[in-house]
Amino acid sequence: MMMREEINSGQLERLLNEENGILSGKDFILRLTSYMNQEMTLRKEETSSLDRKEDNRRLCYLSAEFLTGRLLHQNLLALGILDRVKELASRHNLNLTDVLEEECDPGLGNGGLGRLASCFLDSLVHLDLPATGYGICYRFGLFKQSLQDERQKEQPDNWRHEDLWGQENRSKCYRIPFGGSVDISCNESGELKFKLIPEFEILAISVDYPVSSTYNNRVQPLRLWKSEAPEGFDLDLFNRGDHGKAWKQINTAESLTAVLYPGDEAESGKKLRLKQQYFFVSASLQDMMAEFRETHDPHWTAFPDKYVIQLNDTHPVLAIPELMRLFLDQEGLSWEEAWNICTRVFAYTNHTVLEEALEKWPVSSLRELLPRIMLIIEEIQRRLEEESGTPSIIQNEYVHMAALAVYGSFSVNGVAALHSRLLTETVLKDWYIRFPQRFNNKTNGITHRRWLMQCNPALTNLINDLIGNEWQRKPHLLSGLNQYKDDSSVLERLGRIKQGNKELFNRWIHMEKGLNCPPHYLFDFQVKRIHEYKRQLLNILSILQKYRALKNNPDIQEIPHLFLMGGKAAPGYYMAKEIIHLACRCSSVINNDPLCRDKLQLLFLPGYNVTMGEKIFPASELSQQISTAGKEASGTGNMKFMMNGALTLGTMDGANIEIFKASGKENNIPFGMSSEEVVHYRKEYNPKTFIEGNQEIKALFQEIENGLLGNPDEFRDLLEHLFKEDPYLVLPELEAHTAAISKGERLYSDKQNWLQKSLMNIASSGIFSSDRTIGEYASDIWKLSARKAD
Ligand code: NBG
Repeated sequence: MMMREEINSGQLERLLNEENGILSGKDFILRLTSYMNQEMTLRKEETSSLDRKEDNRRLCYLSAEFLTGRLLHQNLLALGILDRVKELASRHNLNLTDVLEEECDPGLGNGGLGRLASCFLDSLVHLDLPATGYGICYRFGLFKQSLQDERQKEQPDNWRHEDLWGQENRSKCYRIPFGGSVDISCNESGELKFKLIPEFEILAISVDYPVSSTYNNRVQPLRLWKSEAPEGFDLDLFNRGDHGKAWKQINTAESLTAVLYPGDEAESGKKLRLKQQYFFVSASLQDMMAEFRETHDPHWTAFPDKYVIQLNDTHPVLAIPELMRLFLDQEGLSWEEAWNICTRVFAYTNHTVLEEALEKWPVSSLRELLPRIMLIIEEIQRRLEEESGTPSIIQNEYVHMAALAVYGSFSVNGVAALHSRLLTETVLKDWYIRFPQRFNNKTNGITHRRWLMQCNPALTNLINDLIGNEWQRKPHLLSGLNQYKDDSSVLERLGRIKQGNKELFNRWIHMEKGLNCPPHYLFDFQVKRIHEYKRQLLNILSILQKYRALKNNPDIQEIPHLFLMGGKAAPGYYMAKEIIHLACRCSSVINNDPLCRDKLQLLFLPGYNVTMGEKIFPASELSQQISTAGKEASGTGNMKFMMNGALTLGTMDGANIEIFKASGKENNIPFGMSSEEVVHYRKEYNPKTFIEGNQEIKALFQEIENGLLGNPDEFRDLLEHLFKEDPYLVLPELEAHTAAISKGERLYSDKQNWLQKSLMNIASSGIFSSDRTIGEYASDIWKLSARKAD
């Protein structure tokens, strides 16, 4: 081992030697990562062979989305070469910090769900737990967002051109069957045998991304599948002169993994998405089975002792009937044997209670694209019906994926305490009654390595100075900071660090987007996907109320307050895009009004992604988490803000409730109705009569009508929707939200007190480390053991 490192470090020096010429930032990165990829691959192979020897159970985390963020910094730390590379960079007149900024941020996910998956992989590797992440290698990630004429503009993200880490491995490649028909025959003993005769097949090629640890030498794969036509293209067809058709075959195959669907929560219901889902789960299962075959006699009954498969939402749920197919048709198992194995392998995580986001696929599409899978689902349904009192999977010619997931899994979890409870009381109630023991909660978490240590070095140093660095491995030890809550010199240092981070953010956002965020303002963020239920509209209307109050009385406000909003809207989500438009218009009206200078400003930050998040959280003071109670499953941005010392101004929803409980309501700004109150209120609520009875709100809309924001027709649809439906109770909570903002400003005016609250939040954020979450999954669901010490 030692030998290898010595030889390789020499190799690094040679590769990055300035004597053969000064390298540009780009060339420097390319050479550096070619070396690093070699090293990572070796470590990955070593990890895998040690894992084989230990023969412990392995977790396979199936997710249609992963948001890895940039990887260079973490991988430099993992290989222990950060300082040396800094030095080598300087010989090329390069500053490593600038070099790191050149790396692209792969957008292979929409938001929280995909980022959660990446935090989990990070915790798994650091906790030394054997795991593989399986997903899709989209050629185009989530669109890049910019603003044009105060509206969202979408550009394709051709990230693979800049990809530094993906290692294609053509020896790990599987055929995925689509369409066609099923031959049914009867063998001598009278059993039915099924043979799928596919219409076409598509190849799945593995592209591995290294998941590395700074604590141990473990490197394990995030394995993403990309699609290809099986034999290049049909040469016969080509030779016969049908060039068009031959190319079409290639294009059809390659387009399968070409794009990430840009909707989160709301479902698109497109056949291509169904194909993507089947494609990646089939490839992943075939991969696990090939690995199992290599190391074990194929006694498939032992499969669940060696593998556990976590289904991240319903996107990978076709894995259940697909594993049945592989066992029945390829391995010759009986139905009972196969089903018994399946229900010991799969565990399912639900991420939403929103009705419109619960996936269902038309029976007709499944029959056409995946005929054998549809037969299996029908057989599952038939057997289910034999058990009395069970809900059903197929309803009105649709297959309900969450139902299939619950029936085929041994564990079903929600992602925060309230959400897990609501699952059992609402969307999955009948299933809960039938299988209560399957249901459990696993409150989400975030990796404190990326979201504190990596993105906020100044705060990390302060914490190390105060309580040592054991908290880095045991994040609950952050509670040791509590003892400093009355130490004014510590609070002062904390204040200086925040101020420094605000300055850094201001510099960065100016360089990247040409925006100004003067650091003497209170930095108040709401960054997340744009959704009606997340209520960006509530925030905007409160800002407008503040603006009106300021116009009526220019002397009322002392605290300079900068509202920063950011997030992408799904390209087909009309209302969400109108909300961005409204935010941009309010921004230009308010920021151009001299009355607001040094008092009230609003900015919409285009292009929110993991990398921007890394600049935002350290600079944040207020974190707005204001979804309608009962709608946000958990939230994870809320945890990143808290861990960086922001106070949460939020509703009693998702993990906010647990944040308030951990750090104290008195150290945050909770407001609004509970989820029960929301349900109750909704029954009687009529927005029209509500507006009639509320002078303040009436006056606001009157002013908009009179041209406060220019031509009122531009926002007609958005406002009409609010007046007619207001499905997420924006108007009834406007007053409470505006009051919460004023309270925030009052608290902020007492700096010492504010910093104390900030410190208390950091001190109580340890339980929101994904190490805690993964520890719970590993012991309650997966039954994984960490590798024994040598
Ligand atoms: C999202 C929820 C968030 C939650 C993340 C991760 C989907 C379907 N759900 O509240 O809206 O934090 O999942 O669990 O994207």
